[in-house]
Amino acid sequence: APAFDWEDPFDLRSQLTEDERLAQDTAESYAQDRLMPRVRDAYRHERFDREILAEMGELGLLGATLPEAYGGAGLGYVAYGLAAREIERADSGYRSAMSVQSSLVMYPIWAYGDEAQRRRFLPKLARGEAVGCFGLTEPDAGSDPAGMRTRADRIDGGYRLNGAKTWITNAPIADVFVVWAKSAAHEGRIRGFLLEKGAKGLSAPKIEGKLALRASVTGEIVMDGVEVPESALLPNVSGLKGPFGCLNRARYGIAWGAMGAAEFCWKAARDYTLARVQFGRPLAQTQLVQKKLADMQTEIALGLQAALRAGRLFDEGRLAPEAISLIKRNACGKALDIARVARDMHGGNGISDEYHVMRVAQNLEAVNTYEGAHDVHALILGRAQTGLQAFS
Ligand code: TGC
Ligand code: FAD
Repeated sequence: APAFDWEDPFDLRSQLTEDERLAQDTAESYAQDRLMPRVRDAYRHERFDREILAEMGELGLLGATLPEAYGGAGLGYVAYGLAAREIERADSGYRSAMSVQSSLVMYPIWAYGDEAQRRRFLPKLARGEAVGCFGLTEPDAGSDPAGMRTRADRIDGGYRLNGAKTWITNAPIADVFVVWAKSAAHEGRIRGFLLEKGAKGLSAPKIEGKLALRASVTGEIVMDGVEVPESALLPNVSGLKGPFGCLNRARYGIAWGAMGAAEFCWKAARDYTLARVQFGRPLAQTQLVQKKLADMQTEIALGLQAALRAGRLFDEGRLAPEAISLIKRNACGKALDIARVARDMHGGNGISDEYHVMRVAQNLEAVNTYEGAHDVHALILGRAQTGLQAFS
């Protein structure tokens, strides 16, 4: 009978192209050699090391799917997903930094910007010399971004923005802010604007005291009459499909990334229970532990195959947003369950940051919420199959 590879039951690796394997291997060595050694302290002290973006830029991990002419690597979405999986195996916050810069900042500039905006911003974002952030969520508009209050008013030669965004990854260290606002000059439609650090009336205070994603920096964006020229408007998109076009890409990456986090927990639980002896035998030699390991292996193998299929469809231009909701929701929910169980299997040691599993579980609480909460994606899927919207 064919041999069973317990680590890769469906031989995912053989379904990848050489370029894809290379992208995965590059991200894997970087994550294991450079990110893992610093994550414990970063998490303990709630610190994001800005250098990480420059390092990722050097390896071609930022805006990897964009054309090389703009600093991208011209890779496909499977390669992007594999990189997210490897980076998130180290920490979800590091994957956050990569996916915000790539999918939520560089992608809209490339897809909705004009040539001058692309030339001006993309190369330095790709090198990680400039840090970007994406402002959609507001204090009173999270799952329902259509309820946003931030507005842009027409002034001579440009726009004046007023409003506040919250829970924005990388805002406190950002140089470039992609902000979504209702534009009075465009019949109140949602439009994207590029704001730059240092603009009068723009501030980005840090949100302190997070109990998840502590190795990622999160903040608000406060716009108190920020004036920008006409050239700050992203000219080629209008309405919620603008931010959602970016979110499709980031959510897809999270489906891979969350599986990377889950794989870390699964393997940690296996190693720990093989080594830990209680009642005269390894914990891994008990039926309950083996069932848990089998459940983890099954969900991860299925989740990765689904992500791979989604990536192939993405590269063919055939991936529907609802299918992205399905894999984002499934991967986050399953990864969170796996991380919680892995934490339990480590006993008392499981609450120590030396063993990492609780950090991963805490991170996944946030990953399950951002980019569309778990239940919100259920409502998207419910609407798709019943034709009835149950949001409001
Ligand atoms: P709805 O009526 O469904 O749609 C409004 C317009 O948007 C279009 N659209 C999409 N277009 C492309 N892709 C998608 N996924 C799309 N979803 C909707 C739609 O076609 C329509 O276009 P048009 O031209 O007809 O106007 O909108 P709704 O207001 O009923 O929306 C409901 C809902 C729940 C689906 C949506 O609002 C939602 O997904 N809420 C979740 C919000 C969310 O995901 N926020 C994420 C903020 S960013 C973030 O979390 C970054 S974390 C980053 C990190 O650190 O990694
Ligand atoms: P709410 O919308 O208030 O939801 C609260 C709960 O109610 C959830 O469980 C939700 O599932 C549920 N719920 C909502 N509506 C319904 C309904 N109709 N029926 C049933 N249940 C419902 N946003 C950005 O724009 N940019 C960023 O970079 C960014 N980074 C983030 C980083 C972190 C660490 C976090 C935690 C969040 C970030 N967010 C960002 C915001 C994130 O996208 C929102 O937190 C998320 O969309 C949920 O919105 P909310 O927090 O307002 O929760």
